[in-house]
Amino acid sequence: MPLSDIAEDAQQVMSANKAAVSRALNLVEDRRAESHARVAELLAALKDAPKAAGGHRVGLTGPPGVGKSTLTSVLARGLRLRDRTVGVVAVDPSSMRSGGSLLGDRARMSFDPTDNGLFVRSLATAGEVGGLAYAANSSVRVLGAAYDTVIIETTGVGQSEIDIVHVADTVVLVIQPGSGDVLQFLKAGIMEIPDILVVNKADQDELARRAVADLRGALRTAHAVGAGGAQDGAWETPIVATSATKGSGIDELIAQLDAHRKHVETALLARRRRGEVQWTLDLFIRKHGEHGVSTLGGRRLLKARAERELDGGETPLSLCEQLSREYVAALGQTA
Ligand SMILES: Nc1nc2c(ncn2[C@@H]2O[C@H](COP(=O)(O)OP(=O)(O)OP(=O)(O)O)[C@@H](O)[C@H]2O)c(=O)[nH]1
Ligand SMILES: [Mg+2]
Repeated sequence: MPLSDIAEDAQQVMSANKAAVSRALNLVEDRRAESHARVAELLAALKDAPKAAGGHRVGLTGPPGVGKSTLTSVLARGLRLRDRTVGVVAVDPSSMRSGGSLLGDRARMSFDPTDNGLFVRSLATAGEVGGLAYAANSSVRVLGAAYDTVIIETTGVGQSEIDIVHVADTVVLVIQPGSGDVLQFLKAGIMEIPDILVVNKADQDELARRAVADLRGALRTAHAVGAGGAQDGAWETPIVATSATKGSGIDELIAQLDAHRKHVETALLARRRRGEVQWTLDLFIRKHGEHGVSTLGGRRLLKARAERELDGGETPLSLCEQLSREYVAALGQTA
């Protein structure tokens, strides 16, 4: 698609035309060098989409098999019943399960294909370093321009859950009763404290009650050791028990999502900007390593510069390209 068509396509994405959204996702996932200019152009055209500022980006993360996909589909249904449009992207960071998990996710997520207010996409990142961050960052910008709520599902505990902090307004950690490793991670401060904790598979009352109690304890310890970063100010991470298969706890989850969205309202732009600065640096470091950073004046300087230039209308991708050109030029001078 030539550059001139991109403005037209961006318009159609903003009016939530499914074919256009799909094309736009294909384009931003195209990481070949010759597509960079078009991707940057598209993301720039979508940057100030009216939907984006008022929208909600929800990151759903957690260990394999806890029910994230099942929960995503009932959550999406609950939001649709409230007349909100929903875009879903399920990112699978694992190379081994790429093909299979796409089918698996399709099977577990049941969505109405004729609903124009709902869009679902699965992305396999094939274990590529930074693939999750790239996929999540770029697709959230496309879906965020088209839909009221964007849900990003990722599997994992640890790095991927940190990546999601950079794209989501609200980070939801989903676990199931008896997931001791998560408790340990929280207590030890290895994990960031999520904005909302969901104990899914709470179909068995006694187990679920115990899990909630354990989590309360782990959260208290985590706060005490000063872990975290996802939470802002006075927000206290609520624990919501759900059963995705029975559909229970979903109203409560939506209420907590709305409460958190409201809580971050005034800090929302700053929070998204922090994520963009981080993504810009991540992209650049992935390309040129620490040598790139030091050549251009160090991390602190680059961060400040990213803040300024992103305010000035650059996107993380366009800014990263600019920085790359400067780095290459600097290398040429010293050679
Ligand atoms: N009993 C019970 N089973 C559930 C619940 N939610 C999901 N499951 C089951 O748990 C299994 C895994 O569900 P998924 O939704 O695929 O889990 P996931 O977290 O998306 O899994 P990955 O994407 O592979 O990490 C499926 O067999 C679901 O039917 C629940 O609330 N209760
Ligand atoms: Mg899943």
